[in-house]
Parts: sequence; structure tokens; C-alpha cells
Amino acid sequence: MDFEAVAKYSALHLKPTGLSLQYGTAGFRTKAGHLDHVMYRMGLLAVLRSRQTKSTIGVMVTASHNPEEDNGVKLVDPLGEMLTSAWEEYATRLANAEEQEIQSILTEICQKEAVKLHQYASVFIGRDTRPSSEKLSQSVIDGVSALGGQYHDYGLVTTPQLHYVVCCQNTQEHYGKGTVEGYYQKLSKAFGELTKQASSSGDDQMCLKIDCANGIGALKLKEMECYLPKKLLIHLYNDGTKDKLNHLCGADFVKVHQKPPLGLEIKPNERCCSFDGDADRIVYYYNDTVGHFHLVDGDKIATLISTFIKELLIKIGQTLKMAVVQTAYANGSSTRYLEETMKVPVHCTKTGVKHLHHKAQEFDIGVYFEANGHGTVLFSKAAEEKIRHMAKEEKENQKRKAAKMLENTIDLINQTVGDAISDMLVIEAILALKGLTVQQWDAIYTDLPNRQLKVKVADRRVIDTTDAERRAVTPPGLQEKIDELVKKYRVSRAFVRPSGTEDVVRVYSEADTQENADSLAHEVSLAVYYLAGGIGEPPQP
Ligand code: G16
Repeated sequence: MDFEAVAKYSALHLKPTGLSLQYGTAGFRTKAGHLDHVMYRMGLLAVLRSRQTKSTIGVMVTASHNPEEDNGVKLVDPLGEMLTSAWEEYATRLANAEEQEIQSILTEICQKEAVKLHQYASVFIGRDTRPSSEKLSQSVIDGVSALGGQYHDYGLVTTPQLHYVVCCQNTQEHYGKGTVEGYYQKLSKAFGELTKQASSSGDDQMCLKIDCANGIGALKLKEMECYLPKKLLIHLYNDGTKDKLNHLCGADFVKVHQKPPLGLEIKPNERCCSFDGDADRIVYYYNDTVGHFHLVDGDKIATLISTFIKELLIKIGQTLKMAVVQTAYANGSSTRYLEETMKVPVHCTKTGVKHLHHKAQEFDIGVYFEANGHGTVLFSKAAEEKIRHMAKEEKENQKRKAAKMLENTIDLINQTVGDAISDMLVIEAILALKGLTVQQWDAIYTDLPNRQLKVKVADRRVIDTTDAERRAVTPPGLQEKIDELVKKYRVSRAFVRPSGTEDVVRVYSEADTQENADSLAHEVSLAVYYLAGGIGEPPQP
């Protein structure tokens, strides 16, 4: 290893004294000004991971839903998945190492992971539209270069596009052509094929208003529009030309505040959706005729997609095992509907797509979505082969047609990670094929009223959780207090967990009425404030 080069570049990317960061729910995230050394060091780490796996590794510079002033970095593993957890620990150690420790940590990783130093290394780099992202991605490049790795800088891309190109590269393009253009072509072709099969509504126009959170999604949808069939009419709002990224808009804002984004006027019953800052999440919504806002979130997306797939599986007579994976944030009504009405097994994991993704891999078909709209569908190799075989060889017309639809769905969904563009196309296609309006989709089941709040504490690590984050183990007395509060309300539930992307504790509640959900969330946030070291003013109702 050329430690001289590492030290030389390292001196240009010094760590601020006393700063300690953790590889969280989706990589490192904090104020952009604190991240230069982290980016450089993640460039170093990506080279080692590439040498160890003999594959291309991705590095995405983004803080997704966080405010514009923040930034962050996510590492992408060979098949486009999130970095494996053992390496998250290395990432944290390397990010927090003092200057003189870098060399020994790199050596230790190489020894433990049998990294061959002369192995070719390749890193793909992408970034979102934050003003700080360009410079930070240069720091990643410095890290890659210091260890003699090769890099390809994709510049401005959505997070899922970077995951896609990494996967294409490492599967010798079996997954698709490894360029952003290849991504547009693959998805547009599958969307065109799938919607062609919509019988009556096939020629109807599909109209959709999209709030792009003033982020990368707008840029990439504009590029993609010429590839998409004309019958899909998309109107872009919050395209980043005027306002600030994620400010009063985007999927996270809409989901948490349960109201429409700024900058998008909704006429009654118009179908609208919001992307987040790096276009890996999507939520839908509409206003009814009396002006009430209705959110159609990740849980309803999972329900729509899994119902569609299950119906097709029945048509082709396949007994492939399908399951839905959710987190503690999933609305109780969605879990009940999936289990009791749809008879689909449901599993719950910790927050973070990396956890849901791993669980979903256990099934022939694993549909995973977080309530916040982050999710996708995974098809096992065997399931994919069966479906593709039937789509080609099946003699019975109806069965072959259904298998073909499943095949197009496989090609349309980005199996590497949640992808707002791909999910949006899957949803639009299913609505067209089933002849459903957004209202009819929303009416599949009624959400239990719920509320999400944030509480500022001195150190959010004092909260430790268990049971897929549904119960707090520390600080002492907190869970007992939550249990006591929950008992005061009907059909109620609440939990708290430290965020892995923001310096806050998140509170979630559900109850029979919105008023009760709001008041339960407030009472729980007071418990967090007093028992877990709240800072600033106590939470106000
Ligand atoms: C990231 C993760 C998601 C997670 C979200 C919030 O999303 O990828 O899986 O739900 O953060 O996490 P937390 O509650 O720990 O802050 P994104 O879209 O910001 O990358």
C-alpha cells in the first residue's frame, strides 16, 4: 500500500478535532462542512472493498431527505445493495481515526479481510444536487486515487441510478446496460410493454403531477421523458430551479406532516406524488372534492404491488413464496389487511432499507417498503427463471400473458434498492392495468390515524431498542412510561427510536382518532424529553 500517498492526500482532508460520526441508517450524515475527511476516507475504503470483492463498488454523495446544508455518503456493494454491516464498522472506525491511526486501520482491514493489495480496484461515484456535493465527491476521488484505484465519476445521478450501474457492471451487464441511458431504456421498454397489455384503459393518458423536492429527480425525469411512451403525461414541480432542496416539499415532508408540498397546486382528485432529495423514495396523494388531503404512502404502495403480483401468480398457477417486509412505522391497518385479507405473510425489521432488503431476500418474491415510501421488490433467481421461461414457452394463452406481465414487472422494478422513478412507473402501470383511480387504490383499507414527531436530546444513543425497534430498553423507565400512556387510548401503539440520519429521537403513535394519535405522540415525546435528556424547550402540543 502506498502509505506515502495516503498520508499526502490525507493532509489535505483533515478531520476536525473531537468529531465522532457513525455509519448510520444510510451511511454518514451531518453538516456538509464536517464531511470532507469522511469522503476522502470512504474513497480509501471503497478501494479496499473493491479489491476484496474483486468488483466495482459505488460511492454516492448525498444526504437524501435531510436539509440542504447537510450532506452524506452511502457505499454501494457489488450487486447494488447497501454496504454489508461488517464493513460499516470499518467505515466508522476509519472516519473517526486520528491522522496517525489511518495507516494501521487500513492495514488491519486488509489483513482481516484478505484484501490483495495488487488487485485491480474500481469505484463508481455519483452525487446529488446539493451545493456541497461536487467538492465532496472530489474528496472521494482523492481517496480512490491515493490507493491507486480506478474511478468513474457519473456526476449528477439519483442514488438508485448509481446502484443500478454498479449492479450492471458487476453482472457483466446481465442486469442491464451499465449507463444512465441504459437505465432509461430498460425501464421505458418494460413500462411500454407492460402498459400495452392494459386492455380498455391502454390508450388513455396517464396524468401525474410530481413534486421533485427541488432535487436530482427533476433533472433525471427531464432526461428520461423522451424515452417514455407519450401516454404518460408527467408534470414536474419543485424542479430545483427556484427553491431549496427538501424545503417544505419532498416525500419526507409530505409523509411526516401529512400535507401537500409547497409549490404544487392540487385540483380535486388529481393524482400527485413526491420524490425525496435523491429520488429513492416516493409517496402518492390527492385532495378529495371537499379539499381533504389523502396520503397514499409506502404501505399502500406495498399493498398495491403485492396484490398485483399475487393475482398474476394465481393466474399462472405458481406457488412461489411471496412475503411483504415492513418496519415498525407500518400502519397497523396495512399489516392487518395484508395478513388477514390478502393472506400474505408480513415480516417486520428495523428501519433502514438494508435491513428490509436482507429479509426480503429470504423469499421467492420479497416486497419491501417502509411507510415513508422507500422500497422495491426482489425476485429470487429461481423465481425469475420460472417466470421468464413461462413468458416464452407457456402454451396456454392466458397464462403466458400473465407471465409476460410478471416478466415486464421484473424488468421495470429496480431490484437493487428503492427507486422513486422505477416505483412510480410500476405504480402507474398497475393502476392502468387494473383500471384503478388513486381514490380506489386509497380505499383498499383505511389507515389508522398516526403521528410522527422529533425530540432533540443531548445524546440520542442513550436510547437503545429491541424487537425491531418497537420497544425501548434504555433509558430505564421509558418503555414502562410509554406502555402506561398507550393504555390510555383505544387501538393505540407508540414507539421511540434514535434516528440514524438526523440528530433527533423519532416518536411514532397510532390511535383511534387523529386527536388521540396527536396527544399520545405528544405525551410520549414529553417522556423522551424528561427521561432521555431532552434539550431546549420541552415539546409543545
Ligand atoms: C434513509 C434510509 C431509510 C430510512 C430513513 C430514515 O432514507 O435509507 O431506510 O427510513 O433514512 O431513517 P432514520 O429514521 O434512521 O433517520 P433516505 O431517503 O434519507 O436515504
